Amino acid sequence: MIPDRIQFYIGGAWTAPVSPARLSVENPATEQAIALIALGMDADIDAAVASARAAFPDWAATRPAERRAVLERVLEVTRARQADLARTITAEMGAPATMAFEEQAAVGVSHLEGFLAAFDEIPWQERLPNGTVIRREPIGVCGLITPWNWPINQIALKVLPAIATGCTCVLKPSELTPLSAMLYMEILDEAGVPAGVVNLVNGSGPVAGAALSRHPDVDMMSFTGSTRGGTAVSRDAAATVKRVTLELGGKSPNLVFADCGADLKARVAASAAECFLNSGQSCDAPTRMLVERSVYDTACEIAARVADETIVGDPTVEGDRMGPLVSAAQWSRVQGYIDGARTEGARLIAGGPGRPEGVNRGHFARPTVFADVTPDHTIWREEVFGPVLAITPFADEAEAVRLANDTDYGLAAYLQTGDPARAARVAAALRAGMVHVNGTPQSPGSPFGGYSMSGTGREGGLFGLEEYLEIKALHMPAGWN
Ligand code: TXE
Repeated sequence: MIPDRIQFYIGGAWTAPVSPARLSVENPATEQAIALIALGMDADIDAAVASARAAFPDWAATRPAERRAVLERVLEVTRARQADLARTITAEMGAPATMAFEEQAAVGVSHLEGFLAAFDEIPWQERLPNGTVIRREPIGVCGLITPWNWPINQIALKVLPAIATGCTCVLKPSELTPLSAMLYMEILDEAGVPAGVVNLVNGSGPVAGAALSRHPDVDMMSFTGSTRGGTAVSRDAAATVKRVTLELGGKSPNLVFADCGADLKARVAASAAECFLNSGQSCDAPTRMLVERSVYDTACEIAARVADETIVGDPTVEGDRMGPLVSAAQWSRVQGYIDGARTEGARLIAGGPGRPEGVNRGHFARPTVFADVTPDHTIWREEVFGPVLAITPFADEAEAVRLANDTDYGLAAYLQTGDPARAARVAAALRAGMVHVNGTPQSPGSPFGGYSMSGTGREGGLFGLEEYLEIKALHMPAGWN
């Protein structure tokens, strides 16, 4: 019997859905159904929004210190449930066990630490030099739509700042990864987040997601997912003039300069491994490796070796390995890009189509590397969202920057160099929301988000909290406040 998880979390209670529609949740490694969920419709979204609206006045009126205390309890409970979160993420989207615990579930803790560190920096009320008083107020009821690739990461980046700023919200997680989202509701409930402050409705994007985006009683939409989904949310939200923040895809360049010297091998190997992390299903993955011509052949060899040596298999086994892609649809999509790249003339130097040898079940793909990829190739332009690395040579710094910026996206960019002056110069010239030099990772509390088609807005830390605040200018007689 498949466990039945059809209830929604509304008004602080697990509530029967109005909608009769159901979906089974699949384990992508075994292709077995692991739970049955309900797919919410307009009436379910209406109930959740009404609950968030009813909770808003009291929650908005709480003192920052009260909300901080609630978040500190959320931190404690999240830490205690980190292993449960990791197991659930592995089961529903295939992240390998060690990585699921140390990264996928751990960011639920680190993002919250980042928000708590920034929380005390918010100037809830301040006076401008011209005498005007500025108040920062919660924007209201927020609709939050999240994807399946880093399920708790995205939920934490949206739900936590909503709670912190005094907003209330309705979360519609990905229909592929509803179970970790439901577990997160249990965490918030146990931590004492008041009824109605956070509500959850499962459902599909075009039905439940669209109903939320259109809802007249929702003040803001925060969406992470495909460009197609993001533009649909923007269109649906336009009629009611909601604030919309979007975190969409990427095709992030990774510029490898010959001046890495003795570090070249380590830098290229780490870059390739990062491209394959999470089976390549990360919006900020370094998927376009641009390499200075004098070290191009060496870099291609190193990247191909990393692909060949990556263990692909059962994600419940501890250690460094790659799990499956999230779904049959995603597997087919990735195969389409691999076939297309070969037809278009890119040079396959590792991996390729199909499942890894000896694997005959699950949505497993092969870590794949293409060399000699040019701007005319589809995998140069489009997000594959699978373990596929594209490598291209460049002649000099100017060409490297031009090639890096030749993209509709602008999420992350990566830079491998031994020259600090070059790092500063190139980082300034790159059109991307985040630049990582020599593998330096994102710190908790830093803003995450991109330029152009990668979206609008920033998530995490102080910048992420500000997205949920309205500014009120208070013009008062001198001496009053
Ligand atoms: O995403 P969808 P899909 C990219 C990546 C991937 C591609 C397709 O390139 O290969 O998108 O993935 C909700 N109104 N990213 O199709 O559908 C949906 O229910 C409102 C990048 O699985 O965008 C889910 O909750 N909501 C990305 C969420 O959007 C809608 C992460 C994401 O699913 C909607 C995921 C609609 N009309 C995919 N349509 C990233 N930025 O990290 C869908 N949704």
